[in-house]
Amino acid sequence: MKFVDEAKIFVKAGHGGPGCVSFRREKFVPKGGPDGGDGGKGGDVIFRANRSHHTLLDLKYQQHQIAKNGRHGSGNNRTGHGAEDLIVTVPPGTIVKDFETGEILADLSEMGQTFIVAKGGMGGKGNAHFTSSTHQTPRFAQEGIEGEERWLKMELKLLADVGLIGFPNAGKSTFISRVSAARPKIADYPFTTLTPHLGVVKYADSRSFVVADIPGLIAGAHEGLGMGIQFLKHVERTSLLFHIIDISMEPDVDAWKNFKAINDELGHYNPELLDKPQIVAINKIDLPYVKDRVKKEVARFKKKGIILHSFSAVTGVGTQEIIKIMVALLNKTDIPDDHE
Ligand SMILES: Nc1nc2c(ncn2[C@@H]2O[C@H](COP(=O)(O)OP(=O)(O)OP(=O)(O)O)[C@@H](O)[C@H]2O)c(=O)[nH]1
Ligand SMILES: [Mg+2]
Repeated sequence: MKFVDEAKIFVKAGHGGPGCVSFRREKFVPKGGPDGGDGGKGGDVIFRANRSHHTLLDLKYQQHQIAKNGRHGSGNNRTGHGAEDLIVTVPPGTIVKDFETGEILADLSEMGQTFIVAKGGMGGKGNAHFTSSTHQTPRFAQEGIEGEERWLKMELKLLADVGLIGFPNAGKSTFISRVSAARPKIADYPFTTLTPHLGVVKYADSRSFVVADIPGLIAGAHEGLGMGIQFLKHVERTSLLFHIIDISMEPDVDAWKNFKAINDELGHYNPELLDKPQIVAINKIDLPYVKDRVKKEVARFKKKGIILHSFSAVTGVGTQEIIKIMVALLNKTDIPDDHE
């Protein structure tokens, strides 16, 4: 399915139904009083977050979301039917902004959360409301009130606990496929992953957390190189980042330089990303060449004040230790010593 994380849409709530002008007509009552009922209320447009939706694709193709109008009032003091509200389902993590001002109107991050984005107009009052001692036969009723309408900018920022970052081919998708039921495409060429996706990692006591796999970053991504940096919005709301480093490609690949390059790109997108805790690890230690170099790299990173872990997403060596560290950081408990 196509992944869409932005959409511009127009919403319009229903018009209130007009009030009715009517007079009672009964046998033997020559001059019945006014009995025109009120119009019904127009339908609201309501957004509701539901996990049944993973992208804003539906809204991209249904740009106009218009609720129905309230019905006319009628004689005999009958109020017109109120129109049903229009419920629009959006994925959790959807941010609703006013298109003109950019003001955030709602952040639908909880499952089931709702927001009335356009209120339906009230129905007009029927002529029965307008009798007075001096005015016994009002021949007018109110029009219904217009429903609210506005243009909106919808933005989806996926909700995950851990964001995977690294160069293309580092093994991000291999990692998520090993630790969760997610089955993203994995291949030995760069930019295999083109859209973000989520995986649920289950651990002890049937608890779980969510990991977001995103496309690979390269130096200069903030200038549009590779896949750019826009998809970093999907790790903006994570509690921590898992930075996967790959030193398997060339003998002279510089792990520290690559680590810095990725962090530079994070800073360009949003400096707050640099404040998130980052677990840093070298992948592919099943390859003898990588394994041989790990010790040296660990020492180098340590000098810079960074703990470097290592694992193999293919064989699974070290992955459970990484999960334990993630759980500890997410739950803000102590990290087990033996894995530092
Ligand atoms: N030997 C070995 N190869 C691995 C390991 N993890 C990943 N690979 C291989 O590295 C290549 C890239 O893996 P992906 O998981 O697609 O990498 P990615 O980081 O998701 O790449 P992009 O989606 O392009 O950003 C694939 O050929 C994987 O089989 C590992 O632990 N050991
Ligand atoms: Mg990938």
